[in-house]
Amino acid sequence: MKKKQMKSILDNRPKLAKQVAEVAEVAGYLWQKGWAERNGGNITVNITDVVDDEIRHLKPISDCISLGRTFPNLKGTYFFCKGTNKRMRDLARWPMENGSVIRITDDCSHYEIIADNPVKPTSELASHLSMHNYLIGKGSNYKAALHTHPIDLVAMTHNPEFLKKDVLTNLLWSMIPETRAFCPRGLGIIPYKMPSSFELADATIKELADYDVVMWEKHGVSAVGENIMEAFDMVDTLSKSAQIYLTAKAMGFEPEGTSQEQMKELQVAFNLPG
Ligand code: 2HA
Ligand code: ZN
Repeated sequence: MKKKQMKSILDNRPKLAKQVAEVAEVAGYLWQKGWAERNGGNITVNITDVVDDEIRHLKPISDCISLGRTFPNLKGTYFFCKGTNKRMRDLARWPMENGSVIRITDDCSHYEIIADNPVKPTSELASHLSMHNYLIGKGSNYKAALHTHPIDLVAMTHNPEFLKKDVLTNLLWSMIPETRAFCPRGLGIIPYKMPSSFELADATIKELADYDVVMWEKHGVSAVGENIMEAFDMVDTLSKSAQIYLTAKAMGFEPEGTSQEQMKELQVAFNLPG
């Protein structure tokens, strides 16, 4: 007998299905790169743009759960979120079993899960929703937030010298021109804070005023972008630079790095922010 196919919110919704497929693709990369041990890292995507009336009328499949604070710009928004305690490598293969779609209620301080399964969203929901709330507030078209644990970049935050403002930005930019071009706002630094805390969330959005990618000291990175692939690409580019630096050091020398003049030239040629 043919197995009965479970109904999914993705059925007959190609735009939503594409967004979830991209999340799954990136989740696979994070696992392959060794950046996603156990349940490490999380992803949220603001999918409000591709939500139709039928979705808006879907009954919740969870209680109405408090967010612990109010996010004034998130009224009636929808997110696809990785589930808490779920593995990236499982999200890659079975996104709707390891993630869920949530709706922020009209009071902006609760959420309810609406599909496909009652999978509770990421433990870093506070920082993710703070980022989305901030992005909407400033009229940004960014829809995706990514948190992951890249080995090389996290290792660098164990050196206090690298935690000074823009030391890592300039070092990583100088390793390969692509990093200057494709991560043009550099890398913000956030001193160690308790994972999942509002303190970490607040520090993160403060840095987003100047950076698209921020380091959480001795923990990981958070990145925002128009879509999840773009957020991933920026972290991947920074990690490539970190690997070039570490490879040169392992060969026994301090890498020279491109000069300030060469970087300036790139900034002008690519019309990059200064
Ligand atoms: O989701 O990475 O920071 C697991 C984490 C928490
Ligand atoms: Zn983490």
